[in-house]
Amino acid sequence: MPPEALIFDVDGTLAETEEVHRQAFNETFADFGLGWHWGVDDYRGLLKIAGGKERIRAHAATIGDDLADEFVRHMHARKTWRYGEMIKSGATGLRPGITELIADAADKHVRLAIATTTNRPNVDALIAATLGCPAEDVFEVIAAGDEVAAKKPAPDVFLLALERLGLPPGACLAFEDSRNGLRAALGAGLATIVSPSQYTAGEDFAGALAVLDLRSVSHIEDLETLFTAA
Ligand code: XBP
Ligand code: MG
Repeated sequence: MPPEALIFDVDGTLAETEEVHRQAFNETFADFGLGWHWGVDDYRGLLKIAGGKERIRAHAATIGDDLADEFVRHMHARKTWRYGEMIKSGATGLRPGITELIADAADKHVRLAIATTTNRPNVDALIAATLGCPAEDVFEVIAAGDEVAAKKPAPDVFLLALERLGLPPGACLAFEDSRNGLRAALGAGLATIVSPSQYTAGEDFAGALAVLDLRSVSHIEDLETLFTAA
């Protein structure tokens, strides 16, 4: 029996986007003359904090910079604009296996949803640039960013996706790349497949239904045995 719906995380799962986010953050910091620069190792630690605005606030607190909330929001809006421009210019594509799985799900009438910490404009930019259509043409349900107060590892964004799907967690299968995302999906009662990304390889994925390369499950029938055993 296949799942009735697949619920995808975005950053690191649908696409390796975090290097694009990191570049967008750094270029924005330069725009505002902050003198900040997040290197790869810095960013790996900062990614434990879900949400770009929350990440900026946490870094500011760490270095004793007192940034007004309005300024953080203004800076994050610029970062989102920069990120969107990079994605539109082809900065990254979907991870191997994703396009095939999405197409097979549509053929097999398995519903598709997104549950992500990033904000909706970033989702729209990524799907438009990679699949050439509006995100809502592919994903029936999109739960993103500030729609929920508590971000991953809280389960809220997956619970919102389930509510909008009108399905119980046992009918769905989640896809994540990070421990924070896995914790969020498990907290929502979802069986979860993890495909580690460039920033999350080596994290603790205890509780995952499977940890694998998505190319090995690029068709719905590849998921059936795993899902049935969940
Ligand atoms: C990953 C995140 C996001 C992105 C940056 O989201 O934690 O914060 O790093 O995007 P996902 P924003 O749940 O898709 O893995 O700056 O828009 O937050
Ligand atoms: Mg992710």
